[in-house]
Amino acid sequence: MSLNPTPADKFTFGLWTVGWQARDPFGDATRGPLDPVRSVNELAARGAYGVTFHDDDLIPFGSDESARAGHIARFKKALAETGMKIPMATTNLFSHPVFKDGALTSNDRDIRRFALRKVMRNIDLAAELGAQIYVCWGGREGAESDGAKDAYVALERYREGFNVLGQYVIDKGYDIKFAIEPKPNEPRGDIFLPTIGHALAFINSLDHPEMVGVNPEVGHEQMAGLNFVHGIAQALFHKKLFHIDLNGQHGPKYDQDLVFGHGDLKSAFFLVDLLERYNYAGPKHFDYKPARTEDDKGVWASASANMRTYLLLKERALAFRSDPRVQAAMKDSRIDQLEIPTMAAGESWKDLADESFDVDLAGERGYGYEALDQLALEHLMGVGI
Ligand SMILES: [Mn+2]
Repeated sequence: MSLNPTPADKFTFGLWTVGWQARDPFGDATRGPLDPVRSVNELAARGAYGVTFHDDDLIPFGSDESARAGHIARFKKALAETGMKIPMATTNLFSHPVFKDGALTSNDRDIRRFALRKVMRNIDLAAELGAQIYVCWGGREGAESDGAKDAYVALERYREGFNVLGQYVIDKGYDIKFAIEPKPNEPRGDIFLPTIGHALAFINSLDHPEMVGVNPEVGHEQMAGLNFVHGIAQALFHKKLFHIDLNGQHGPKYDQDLVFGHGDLKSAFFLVDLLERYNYAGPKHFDYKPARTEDDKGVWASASANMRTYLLLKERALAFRSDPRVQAAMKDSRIDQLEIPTMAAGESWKDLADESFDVDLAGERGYGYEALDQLALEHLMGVGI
């Protein structure tokens, strides 16, 4: 298996990732601005499939019509020259001060209406560039104080916003679906739809739930102390994994946006194992930030590191699954038995009544998970294969 990424691997990067100038709450930028055209060229040269963008990444906020047309034209030229794709686009509803109390859930109705116009305008561009997924990360949709925002009513406005946008896509005839990106906090003290589970439940309240899925990010669930692999399994279970943001995080703290695998590596191993076993066919999108310590050379090294780490983990996960020792250990752990429905065909609760079962014997038997876990770790470390 090759560790050199190719477009067939469907690796994508947000323009805002490699383009991050490394401004943080305590310090100024350590890198200069990055031309989106250069990002397209550099990522294409490293084997990426495509790029994604917020409206403002490509067209600076407040650009006039002719400047806007110019930015789009040179971007399209770079895409045509490299064959890079735009599978996803999104809206910046968080940088400008107008969004300081949120966009679709701002207490100010005029701001909510402005936000919808901003999204619809970028959906037009997304459709023109061939994007089929439109991500909605509500970074400012939240509050620092529960007295400042009626969270129940805010969800009504949030739902109303998604219903308007869904109708817009239907009326325009676009082949676009939405993906909600959950996050528990940062930049708001608390953000609405904080986890995969909250988002999945919310989607069921929409006029067109079939048009909306999730875009879970590794670090966001881990900031909430949750198991990302379990979250992704549930998103797949509900057929709602429309997109995914891969990166790294060390547990519940600020949003680190590390290179994929550079946080909880074991979780990343089982994540790749899951995505590959369930044939996740969407883009493998890296939403990370090259560390503030890095110069231009370090930025591109970090971009390649994301892709190489994914391919290495894919190789390790396949080796793990095909190892006869692992297969024997899994059998010993009765993992195959979970595939068998609890009730046989035609059975009802009545058939459970008089079954003989040795509770004590079943309680004594071990599952052998420690041996299996060690085999996973050894495969992950490339030992004894
Ligand atoms: Mn993040």
